Amino acid sequence: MKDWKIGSGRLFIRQGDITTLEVDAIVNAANSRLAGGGGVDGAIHRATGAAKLQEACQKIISDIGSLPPGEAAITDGFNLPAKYIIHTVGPIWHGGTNGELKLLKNAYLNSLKLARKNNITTIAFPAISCGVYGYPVKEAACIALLALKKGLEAGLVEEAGMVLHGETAYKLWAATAEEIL
Ligand code: AR6
Repeated sequence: MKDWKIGSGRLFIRQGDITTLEVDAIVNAANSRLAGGGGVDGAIHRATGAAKLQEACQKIISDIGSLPPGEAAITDGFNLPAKYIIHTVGPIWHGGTNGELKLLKNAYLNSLKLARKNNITTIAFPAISCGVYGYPVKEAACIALLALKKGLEAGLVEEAGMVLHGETAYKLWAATAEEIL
């Protein structure tokens, strides 16, 4: 694990399974229907026991219709060590000319703003859009880390960080953080 002091807060990068983290909130890389899926979304649904989380997600969708890319919604953490799950939808990579950068940045910033609204002070993110949605990882890491830095500088949370699945991803994100933070 590596960390950086940002403002009065802390930005961390670690390797592991986000479902095991003891933080106020973990973030889910969801889809617009909050319907569950593979990747980290599947892992989070399995770790919560699925049924209660599915019910909470369906309630949100019946209220708002769908969760657009870049937006965020919150549910209980149910059986997880984390108290809450913040669901956000990253952009699908279409080559970078469809507003992907802004949508990815918004996914991080809107998650941090929703955290603030719910008095969440510690939050962990997966590499949103870096799996099935195909975002180039180095570019995504720059956008994500700068968004977390901005949120910490604004005092939205006290601790925010990334949990990377696998050593290759961890090393790339840690090296990117060394370059830009
Ligand atoms: N802990 C931390 N990171 C993980 C874990 C885990 N347990 N499992 C996977 N990752 P993806 P996306 C990493 O595909 O690209 C779903 O089906 C993984 O290695 O989960 O935003 C949704 O329902 C990768 O780096 O999310 C959507 O339909 C990162 O998490 C769609 O996939 C994100 O990969 C969202 O695609």
